[in-house]
Amino acid sequence: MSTAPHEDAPTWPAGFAARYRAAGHWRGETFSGMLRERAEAHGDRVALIDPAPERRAWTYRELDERAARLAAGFRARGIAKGDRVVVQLPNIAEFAEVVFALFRIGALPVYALPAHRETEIGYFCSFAEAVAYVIPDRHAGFDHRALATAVQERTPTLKHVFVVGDPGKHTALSDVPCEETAAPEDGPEPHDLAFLQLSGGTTGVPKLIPRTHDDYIYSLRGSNEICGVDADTRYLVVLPAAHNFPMSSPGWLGTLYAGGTVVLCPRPDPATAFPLVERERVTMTGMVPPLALLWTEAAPGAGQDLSSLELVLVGGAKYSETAARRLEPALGCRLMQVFGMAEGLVNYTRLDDDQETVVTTQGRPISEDDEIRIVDDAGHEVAEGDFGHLLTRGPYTIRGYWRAPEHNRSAFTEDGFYRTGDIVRRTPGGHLVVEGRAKDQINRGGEKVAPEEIENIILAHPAVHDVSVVGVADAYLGERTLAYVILREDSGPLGALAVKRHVRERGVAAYKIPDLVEFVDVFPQTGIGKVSKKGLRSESPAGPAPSAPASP
Ligand code: OOB
Repeated sequence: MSTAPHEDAPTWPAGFAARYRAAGHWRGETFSGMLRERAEAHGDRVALIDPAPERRAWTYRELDERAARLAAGFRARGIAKGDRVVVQLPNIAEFAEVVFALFRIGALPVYALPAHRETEIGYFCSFAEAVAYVIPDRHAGFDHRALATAVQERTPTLKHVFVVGDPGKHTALSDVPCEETAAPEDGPEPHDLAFLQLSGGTTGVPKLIPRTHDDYIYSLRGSNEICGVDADTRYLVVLPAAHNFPMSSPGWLGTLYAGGTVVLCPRPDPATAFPLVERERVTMTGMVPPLALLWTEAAPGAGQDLSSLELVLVGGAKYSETAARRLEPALGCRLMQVFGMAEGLVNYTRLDDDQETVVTTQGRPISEDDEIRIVDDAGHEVAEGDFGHLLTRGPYTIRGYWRAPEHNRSAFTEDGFYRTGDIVRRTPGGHLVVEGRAKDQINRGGEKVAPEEIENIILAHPAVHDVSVVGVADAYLGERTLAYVILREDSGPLGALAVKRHVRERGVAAYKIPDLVEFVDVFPQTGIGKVSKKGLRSESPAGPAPSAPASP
């Protein structure tokens, strides 16, 4: 028997749910309840600062009232509990307003990234049968309204497009709120789904990750305790707010949970972020390794006062030991490594870990109830200290993707462990070290690319006979993408730029466009006749990418 938060996704068996409740992990909280409580306890404290184009600071009371009015407006437009709403907003205050409004109704935000384009958005809207899509008018030079129109034309469920800014032919978000703010009677229960997060993905299309109020709030509480987040924390959101890392590790939701202040950063570069750190007295932030490298290099000569910074979390991709050693002296703050995944499990080094542990490991799990298994290709536990496939199960790790029963059979073990696809080893102190990856995914500086998705797009080019997309080592990003292309015999010449243009024109996020394209006559073959990506990797000009043993 299960506690069934939603019929569309497997959930924790009743015995586990009871255990997690008894242990005090799941405390019966919801996101809307949490915001309401904070607004009642300290309504005048600043919850959110959005610096651009002119500085806006919303108190907890204001954020709660705005979310309540917007929720009422959404409901008046027919958005109901369980409905899916694709939210694609940059780091602006409306992001929090919209998602807390949806939480209040029990409608599920589907967190798209600002970089996503028509292919991804069209897929999220149709697969999730979304009833609404929330966008900025323009962002980073791109007009989201035209994309919304195109997606709406082919998505029958998509009744509403809400726009922050000039709505064009759609609806202005600012026209939605109602004065009637009574909470809906059928609001969400703590064990209900709160939202759908996106998986990095190893297949042709990203999977949706169903997270409940109870489980996600537990991960916030656990992260806050480990990172020392409290009401005095001022957390800068430099990565896209929709990503799991800046959202919950401990991120902006963790900061709001603690009654602290969230500062939204419109762009992550030092020229934008450092003045904000100085002006808003930012104490904490989180970023991917390439950005940490940029900050480390820029800080010493930047001329800004970064002395308010106490802690920088770095994760999302492997952070080199050399780079890790340089961060603390350059930024004058503590470093914490974080190895997490939107599916659940998050590991942190600890504030009281010694320096060697902080720079050489990716941390240990949040919870004593996070179960970790490190197994060989046959699924047997390896000897302590050896590396193997990381499997995990616990109070905030999902038991299955949303509406993906077939994929779930291979992505999870029969007894509910998630196969992370990561190759790790455990140190005697219990910390994990990420040694590589078994999944077919490229980690481009923290941005995850599923080769299959890009291969499918390139294959659609009439001149292309076959293609294999692989990761190649890169000093800055960790990995870059390389597409090996075999042309049709009868096709004319095709340049690398034409291949890249083809991918761009299919409307995908720019970070998925191959960095390099090479034309070859044959791929290396394995014994079973499949394209050997491992062979391709070791042949690639920039040297081999991280290890890629076979899946268990
Ligand atoms: C975070 O989440 P996702 O879902 O974008 O990606 C998860 C995957 C992991 O399975 C692993 O392959 C990789 O990203 N990863 C790391 C890492 N942190 C994540 N690989 C090596 N070293 C690390 N420190 O990326 C994410 C979610 C929450 C917090 C932090 C990162």
